Amino acid sequence: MKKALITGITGQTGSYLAELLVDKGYKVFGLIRRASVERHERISHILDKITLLQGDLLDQYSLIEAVKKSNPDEVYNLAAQSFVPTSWNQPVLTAEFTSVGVTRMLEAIRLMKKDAKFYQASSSEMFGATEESPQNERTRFHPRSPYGVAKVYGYWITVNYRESYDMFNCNGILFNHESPRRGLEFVTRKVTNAVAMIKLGMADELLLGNLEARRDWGFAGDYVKAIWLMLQQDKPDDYVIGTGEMHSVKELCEVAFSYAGLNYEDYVKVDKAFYRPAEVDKLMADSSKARKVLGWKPSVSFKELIEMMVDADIERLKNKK
Ligand code: NAP
Ligand code: G4F
Repeated sequence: MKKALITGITGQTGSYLAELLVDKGYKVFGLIRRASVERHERISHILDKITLLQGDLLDQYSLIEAVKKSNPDEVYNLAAQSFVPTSWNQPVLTAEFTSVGVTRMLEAIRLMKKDAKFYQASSSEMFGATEESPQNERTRFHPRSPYGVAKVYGYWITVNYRESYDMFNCNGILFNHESPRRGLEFVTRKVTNAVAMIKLGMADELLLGNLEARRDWGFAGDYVKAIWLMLQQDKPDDYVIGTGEMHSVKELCEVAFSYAGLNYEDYVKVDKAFYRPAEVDKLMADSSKARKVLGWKPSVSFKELIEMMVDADIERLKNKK
């Protein structure tokens, strides 16, 4: 039985990855940080099938202990401060989690289980203001937020430990992936949750920032398959994962509101408070390498994804009413 350690298991993507690995027969360990109230909503349905270990990316000893206790064949480092706007308010903490946290995790593996395969959750935010479109593994990085800068560090330290210590380290450069489990502050979920609230008479407007921003949005359940495939290859490498399609926030609103029989222009208002000090205007993936080498492709379209999220939010709020 293979053993995997997942950091960030309570997060959106970590929860889908844990499900996938449990289904594949892995013994799954999840690193969780201590909180005064437990935040296990996304993994409550598999709690009896996984083992949780307390630890924090800020605490080197706890990571060493987690690797020692789990003795993993594979380590998936998904934990991070992942919300871009927060990275301007808490740039130092973001760097501690999202940059140096990666080094701490790599050090724990190097000391305790050097042959474990390692996945780093790198991000398309690293491309930021790049001139090149679509972006692939050779595209130059130009991050536009403290989060993006922190992820560039995480990317390079992962490559550096591969080259310095011959460790099996992979970077997945993932474009935006969403689901009904996405945090409520990210734009897709903010929109689908608002549509559900408006539909059920619980709200009458939605305040958003830059409606012209464009992203390559895919389904998190598809992307964890690519993550797993990266660690099943003979050689460690880095891969871009995305759909290859780009949509604006305005289009996202059109799809979500019209699915619920509403016109977004009647409800959406622009509030400059949601604009960012430096925006990433557009991102779109060229994931031809992953398609060729990993045999991976997405199965859920943009429209299907947004409709799935609207349905889930309506269902959840109806049950709450
Ligand atoms: P998410 O929902 O925000 O989950 C983040 C996870 O990290 C949570 O489990 C959180 O635990 C944990 N965490 C945060 N700080 C920690 C610390 N100091 N020590 C231990 N755990 C900590 O993020 P996601 O959407 O699942 O994304 C997963 C990873 O992929 C992140 O690294 C993100 O930056 C990266 N990424 C995401 C996307 C995307 O579109 N979703 C795209 C590219 C890359 P708590 O539950 O305790 O807060
Ligand atoms: O949903 P977002 O907050 O995601 P963003 O900034 O692209 O970051 C996400 O994807 C990255 C991968 O590229 C991950 F690495 C990262 O961890 C995270 O998961 O914003 C998407 C776009 C932005 O251009 C933003 O300016 O939507 C625009 N937007 C417009 N109004 C808004 C809003 N974003 C948010 N969160 N809230 C708004 O009201």
